Amino acid sequence: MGTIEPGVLDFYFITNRKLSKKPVIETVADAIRGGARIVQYREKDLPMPDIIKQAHEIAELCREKKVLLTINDHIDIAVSVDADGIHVGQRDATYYEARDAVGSEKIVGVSASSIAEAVEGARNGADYVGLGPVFHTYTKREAGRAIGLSTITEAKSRAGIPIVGIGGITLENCADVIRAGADGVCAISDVVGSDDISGRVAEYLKRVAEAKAQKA
Ligand code: 3NM
Repeated sequence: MGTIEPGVLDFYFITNRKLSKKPVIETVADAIRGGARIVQYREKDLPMPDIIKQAHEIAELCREKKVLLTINDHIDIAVSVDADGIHVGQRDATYYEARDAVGSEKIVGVSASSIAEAVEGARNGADYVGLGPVFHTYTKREAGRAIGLSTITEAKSRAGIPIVGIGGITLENCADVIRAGADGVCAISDVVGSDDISGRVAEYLKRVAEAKAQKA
């Protein structure tokens, strides 16, 4: 299993070309400047050569800045850019296909939208679970109904691996997600659409750290 140092998942930056006001590579640079220590390149509908080119650029930047990079869904691209890991959804490649392709040393993360899926991910050997949508979101329409904070709490105690809350997370509710038991949060629309991505990421990191300090 891959290595994720404590605190790395506090704020998990996921790219989103459609919601960004500038090129995706610049949003990644901004997020890193704001303190993000893990980035996921998520691109579902560009032509494959464009996705590969962009993945290489982001991989180079992340390597230079010593920030972890995961690739959403595209296992072959994760391998070819030597990313730190891969993230698979319930409808993407399976956990086992991903693990076989990247090997035991890399990070494999899975999406879950229920306690059962989170537990299954953990049992299979996932390094973390992205669990959501915690709240209602317009960003991923097929994500389904909000699972709520109690699902985070229950999944954390039953799955026993790092949980990243995702879906409808904002600066206002991120501390609640951490207090409910999540190890980190991901917010897409609240961050990539902002005019000050780095400032926003820094503010998330501050609020997450404060919420963790309260829990300790
Ligand atoms: N996955 P926003 S929700 C990419 O529930 C993604 O698995 C989700 O965007 C899940 O922060 C989601 O703008 C979109 O709500 C999250």
